[in-house]
Amino acid sequence: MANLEYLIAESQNDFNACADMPTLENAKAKYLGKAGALTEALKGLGKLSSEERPAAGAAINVVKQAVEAALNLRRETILNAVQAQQLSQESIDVTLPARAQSQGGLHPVTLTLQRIEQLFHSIGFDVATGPEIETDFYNFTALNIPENHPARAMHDTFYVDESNVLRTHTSPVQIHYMEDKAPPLKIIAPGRVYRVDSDATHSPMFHQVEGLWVDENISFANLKGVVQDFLQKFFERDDLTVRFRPSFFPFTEPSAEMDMSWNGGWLEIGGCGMVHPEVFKHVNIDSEKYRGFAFGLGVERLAMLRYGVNDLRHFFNNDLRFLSQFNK
Ligand code: 2U9
Repeated sequence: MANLEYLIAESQNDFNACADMPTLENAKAKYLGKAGALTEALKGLGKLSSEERPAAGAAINVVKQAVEAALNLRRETILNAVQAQQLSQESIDVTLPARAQSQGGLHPVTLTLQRIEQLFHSIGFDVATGPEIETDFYNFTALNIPENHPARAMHDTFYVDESNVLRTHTSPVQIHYMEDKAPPLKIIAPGRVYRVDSDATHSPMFHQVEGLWVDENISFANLKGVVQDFLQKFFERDDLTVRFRPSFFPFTEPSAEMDMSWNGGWLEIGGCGMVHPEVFKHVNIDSEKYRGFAFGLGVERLAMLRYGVNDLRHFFNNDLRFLSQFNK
């Protein structure tokens, strides 16, 4: 039995050589496992006489306890080391500077719409809005674009079903408005519109602002004054002028395209005209008593000119390198 004592020193050596828990649990088997040296020694007790057995049993237990103590000590050392390593890896340096918060901003088209609304509001226009899905009647028929009229194809319409469309212009907003209210009316209708069209200068969704002023003595001269005043303020250029070129729209008569002076030349900026009597008829406004002018401007176009953006698609790509430039 005395020669079992060498196991204490041997197990200490073995255990201390273990760097992690799995290795240590393996090393334990040699001494305390089912076929371990101490387990075998305890089994051997049965072969001893009853006089020898108590002393031998006590001696084995002393060694066993010492080996278990060595094992526990090593376990603790290893666990402490593992924990220390974990703590050092997971530590946070609370003195580091905080990561900067990036702040969002309004989209350039939104900024442009706000500017447009504010400028028209300052000269007495109310802002009217309406649904983006419209019936055939409000988008076309009421605007003197009857069924099978080529203008319906011209508008490259997205159909929701047989009788509902994504509005191709904000004009239906003015139809609703004239149905609900009696003249004098002085509104702008800004908002999203949709057309089947997509390239460098066309997007299937874009924004328009349309204006409508209906009263007893409204003339083309009023239209020119309002549009020129707006554009001068919008572009902050007192010398800006507008000119009109004859054109055709089913909902206005006469109709014209509007150009503005720009860098020594002319730039097309929208369309306009006097509200067609047929349109007034659809909303029960007496065209003998009232007249109105209407105009339409592309919002992205105004934004591109104001901010010097050269490709319409920048507005819709949602690239933060582009968008963050307007976050001022
Ligand atoms: C009613 C009656 C008449 C609105 C008008 C235009 C001419 C026009 C374009 C400008 C650029 C559309 O976004 S764009 O491509 N618009 O040329 N819009 S007259 O006329 C109306 C509107 C409502 C009741």
